Amino acid sequence: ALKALIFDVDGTLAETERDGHRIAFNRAFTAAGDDCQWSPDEYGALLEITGGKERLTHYFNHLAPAAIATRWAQLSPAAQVELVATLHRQKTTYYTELLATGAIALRPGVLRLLKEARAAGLQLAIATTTTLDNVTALFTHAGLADLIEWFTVIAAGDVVANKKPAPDIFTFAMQHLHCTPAQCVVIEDSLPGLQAAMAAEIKTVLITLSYYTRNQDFTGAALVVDQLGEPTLPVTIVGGDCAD
Ligand code: XBP
Ligand code: MG
Repeated sequence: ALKALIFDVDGTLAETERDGHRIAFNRAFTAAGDDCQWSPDEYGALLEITGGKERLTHYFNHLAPAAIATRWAQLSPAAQVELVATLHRQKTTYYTELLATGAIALRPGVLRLLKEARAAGLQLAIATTTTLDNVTALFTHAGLADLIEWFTVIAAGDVVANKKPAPDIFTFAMQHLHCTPAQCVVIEDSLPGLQAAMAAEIKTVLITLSYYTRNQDFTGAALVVDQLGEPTLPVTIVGGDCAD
């Protein structure tokens, strides 16, 4: 029988990437004096690399403008790791500051789903690539600070060595839930997330709402839905031409 729901965060609980994480990365570049900014399109391609530190490292290794790439290549491996860690810490600060402005709400239906699952006696878990700080800030600044305590386990960021699409974060969550894959369902929004859940052999519900990932190929998902039960109402333009 079903015993637990395991939720992804970015893109699943809220639309966090383009106007959240991306902006925070760009602020961290500016603060560090790095002359680069990620455009929405460029950031979309970079999402293929999950995890902020991994994404930064990939960028410096393969995509950065020549001046930055040259400086990066001259650093020792240890100095590269340190630079990425510093930038990423800074980025997390900017991201949580951005959340503190109330810029990002939970998706419609998330709170109801969590309440209903809890009332039905299911355990709740989070399995995310991002940091615990970011998850806490998302709930707190959505006015739901207590939500964090509803989860049996918050598996976040660097608690495992290999990020999604590796199964590790889901395996970690299941260990803490004391559940088998057959007793869990994962809620995800992206291909790396689906691949990770499939590798952990957990049935996955895919929500196709995220700006960057909604058109990915979700073959293998148990269910693909475009809402959590609260359809986005069509916008009525008063006095306007609503032909389409
Ligand atoms: C989300 C990610 C993360 C965020 C930021 O993937 O890929 O890297 O962009 O994370 P998922 P950081 O939704 O599949 O967990 O806090 O590491 O920058
Ligand atoms: Mg996601």
